[in-house]
Amino acid sequence: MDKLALITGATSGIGKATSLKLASLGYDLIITGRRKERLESLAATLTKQHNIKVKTLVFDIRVNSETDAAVSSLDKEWKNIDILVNNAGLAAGADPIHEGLWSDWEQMIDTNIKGLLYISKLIIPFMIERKKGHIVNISSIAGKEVYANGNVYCATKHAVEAITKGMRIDLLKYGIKVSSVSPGMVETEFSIVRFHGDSSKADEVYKGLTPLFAEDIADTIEFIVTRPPHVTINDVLIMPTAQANAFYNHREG
Ligand code: NDP
Ligand code: 8X3
Repeated sequence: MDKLALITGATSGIGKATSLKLASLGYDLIITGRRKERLESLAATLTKQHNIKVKTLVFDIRVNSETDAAVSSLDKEWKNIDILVNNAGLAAGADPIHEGLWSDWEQMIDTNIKGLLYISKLIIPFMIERKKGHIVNISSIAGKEVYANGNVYCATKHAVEAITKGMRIDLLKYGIKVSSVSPGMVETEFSIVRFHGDSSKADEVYKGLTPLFAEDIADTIEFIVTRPPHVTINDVLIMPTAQANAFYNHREG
């Protein structure tokens, strides 16, 4: 295999768009998520459209043993991972701190922080062995600012920011690049998931403005991973034009 990328959370949104983008750049892909049918359907599309090799790994990234078993199942050639995109993640709920649900908090902490750490700890040794690799962590504007009712989601993305900085320091001597992308509002399944399937609440988030689309983030990742060997993009904060920061949006109508 010439070049290989692993993308977590490829069944939807940013992960799916990034899979399509990296396939168009000629990367063979390992795509992961819990929804097997979606992964298989995406794999079929990628193989047909781009003539690349694709492996699907179905596992819940919150469960260390499942993540470990999935990565252990890879043959040697599939362990030469050049790019790891740590994308799987979610917000669950948007409630004041005293009204948040434990189950939402645990889901976010277990996915956005612990899941990212589990998969990274498994893949990084392959990169160290080859003295090359590039990790792209998907953070958020929520990793830079804390907004009302964002409490625990913002905390998980602040943790992603700290982990990204820590990785960059610890992996410096191995020549491994570590980047992060921190988007504002991107219209994906994110808000439907956040509001536990309530699509009318999700629609309200994007009402009267043009948000970012998953493809905008995939384009950003393309830029990051196509820089020459001596250049690392540490972080890209990318917002819809209608969003100044976590607090100010401009809505029409
Ligand atoms: P989507 O809901 O569309 O996609 C989320 C992806 O994460 C899905 O593929 C899902 O796969 C995967 N995922 C979630 N939980 C798990 C789990 N327990 N195990 C394995 N995979 C899991 O949302 P986005 O594409 O918008 O989100 C991608 C990333 O971007 C997240 O980290 C999010 O925090 C971040 N982000 C999103 C923004 C937005 O406004 N949309 C803005 C800033 C950052 P499956 O359900 O099949 O397991
Ligand atoms: C998702 C963007 O503004 O909902 O990370 O936190 S926001």
